[in-house]
Amino acid sequence: MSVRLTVAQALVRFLAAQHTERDGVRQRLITATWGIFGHGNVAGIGQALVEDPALMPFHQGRNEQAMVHAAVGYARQSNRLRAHAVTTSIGPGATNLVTGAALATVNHLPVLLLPGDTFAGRPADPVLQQLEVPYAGDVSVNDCLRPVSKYFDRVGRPEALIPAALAAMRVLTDPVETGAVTLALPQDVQAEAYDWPEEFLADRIWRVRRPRPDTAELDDAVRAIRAAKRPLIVAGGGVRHSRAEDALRTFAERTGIPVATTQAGKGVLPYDHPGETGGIGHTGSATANALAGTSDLILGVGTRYTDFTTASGTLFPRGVRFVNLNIAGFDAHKLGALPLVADAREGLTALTEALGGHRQEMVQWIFSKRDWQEQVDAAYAVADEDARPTQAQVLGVLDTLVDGSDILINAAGSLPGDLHKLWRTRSPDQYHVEYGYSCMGYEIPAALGVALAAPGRPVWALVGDGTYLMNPTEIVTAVQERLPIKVVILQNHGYASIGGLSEAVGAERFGTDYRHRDAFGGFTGPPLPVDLGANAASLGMRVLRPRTVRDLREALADARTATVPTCVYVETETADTVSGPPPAQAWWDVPVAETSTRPSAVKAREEYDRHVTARRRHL
Ligand SMILES: Cc1ncc(C[n+]2csc(CCOP(=O)(O)OP(=O)(O)O)c2C)c(N)n1
Repeated sequence: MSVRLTVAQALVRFLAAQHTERDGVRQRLITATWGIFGHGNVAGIGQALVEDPALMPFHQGRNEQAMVHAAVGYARQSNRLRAHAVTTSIGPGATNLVTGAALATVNHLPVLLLPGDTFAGRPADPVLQQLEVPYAGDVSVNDCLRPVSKYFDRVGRPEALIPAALAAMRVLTDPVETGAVTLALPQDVQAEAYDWPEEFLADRIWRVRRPRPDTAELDDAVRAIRAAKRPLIVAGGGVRHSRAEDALRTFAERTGIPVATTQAGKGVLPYDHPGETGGIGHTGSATANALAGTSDLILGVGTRYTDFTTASGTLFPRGVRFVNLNIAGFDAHKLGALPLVADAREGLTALTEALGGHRQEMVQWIFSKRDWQEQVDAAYAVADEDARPTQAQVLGVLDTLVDGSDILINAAGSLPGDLHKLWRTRSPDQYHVEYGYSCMGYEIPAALGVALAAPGRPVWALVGDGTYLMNPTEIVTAVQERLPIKVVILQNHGYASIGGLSEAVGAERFGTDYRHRDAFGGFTGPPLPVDLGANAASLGMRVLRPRTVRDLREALADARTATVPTCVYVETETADTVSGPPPAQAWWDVPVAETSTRPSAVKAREEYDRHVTARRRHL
């Protein structure tokens, strides 16, 4: 039997029938579609969505990149077992997806992209918004999405949808491969009818596998762990994707091996668990970094080892061994490790069993952890309730208000560093910092996706003023959907993070402050008279404007229980070295000008050359 439908109608029917299953739990895979319509998708996908509205919930976005961020937030909050699709028109609507797609792929988070494409039949080249490539008739702007997609297909004929859609689902639900998946849909093909076999449209289940370790690899790992005197676990985002928090806790408690976390892994143990030593690397804690610097074995679990984690190759001592438990062979082999290719939960459980009660009596880190918590307290401390808060004090006030149900979202600026160092994470999914792509503008749209995945929980998008200006438009969508997200804007008139980095590398804060142009052409004049609170209000948000720490306590408490989207707009005081968070406890490699006429750069380069000598290659 077959059913006659357009390609777009068949695709919507197909997507509504796909499910994931893991640990015996079955869920619908594509639970909604985000969209912005133009001539490239309105008559195809647009018509299909309205043909049977009950099949596929629809969210109206304002910016294509932001729609991908929302979908990514949803997928991460759903442990990659549910995802959203994003439909766009052709041309600019499609290319606006590129940044979001890269973010999804870098972070291994599933999102289905459905950009319209120029006519497959090419009856009237060029159509509106078509890029003409004189030497290649089959190229369209959508080819920009190839390098940032884990699967890319162009559905040039109706029946080609069948293999393309099945391949797309395979990649979306594959825990190693997943990321952005793109099905480019030429606008003429979207509207073409075809007789679809019923089996194509029937319910289908994609099992999300949990591969167990190979016995030889497990033996090697066990031998290495038994031989180690000072092992340390580095837990990354893979622990969360696998929901391996309990397995990690059991492993750490049985073996006595301490746990340090990357940005993506933070929260896998609550901050007050005795085995938790804090963040690792450039934005890490003194406790974790001291352990890392003297360890003889690193057990990496679900980590990609970015330069922030390894302090650009300077954190771990010469001669250290790595055992990498990772579902991806690619990551498991990094840093010359003994690979243990497996699902994080299965791998940790197998290791716990195979170690058979082996326990490592380590030098205790309890005092170092206490010292670090005192530094956090100092950064949070408020001497004057009637003064403007520092950024750390804003986090400190929030710390007094939240419980394990709150979710904090951030991606770029000085906040990821402050949060990684300071934040006391209470529950495994509280800390939602996107630091794989660290994309300014992720936070607000991602909050929508998280709120859709976790209804009823307080969802906070924490943003600097620079980040807010990059991508505030999805506030309108939050208002439309009545999603009571909380947006906290920390106004410091420019890029505190890159400004500080700029000074450290001899670039003298050039182009990083939001100030009027001065008589000499620079931007050292007074701060710009922007009012981002008014901006958020103009987009439909309720806005609170605390000026002092005292007001802030009230405003954040109010926002937390608010039932409408609420913005807390606060000017922050620039922290000095005493009141601010602890400085970086490890290096980050940002190359400095080798030659310069300016003393600041010459000095920065001398400092840089000293650090470079500490770089190591772990083979
Ligand atoms: C899309 C994007 N463009 C540029 C950058 C580089 N970048 C990282 S942080 C930052 C400044 C962030 O400013 P703001 O949000 O005001 O936070 P603050 O640094 O003041 O804490 C920039 C430009 C980025 N991460 N993402």
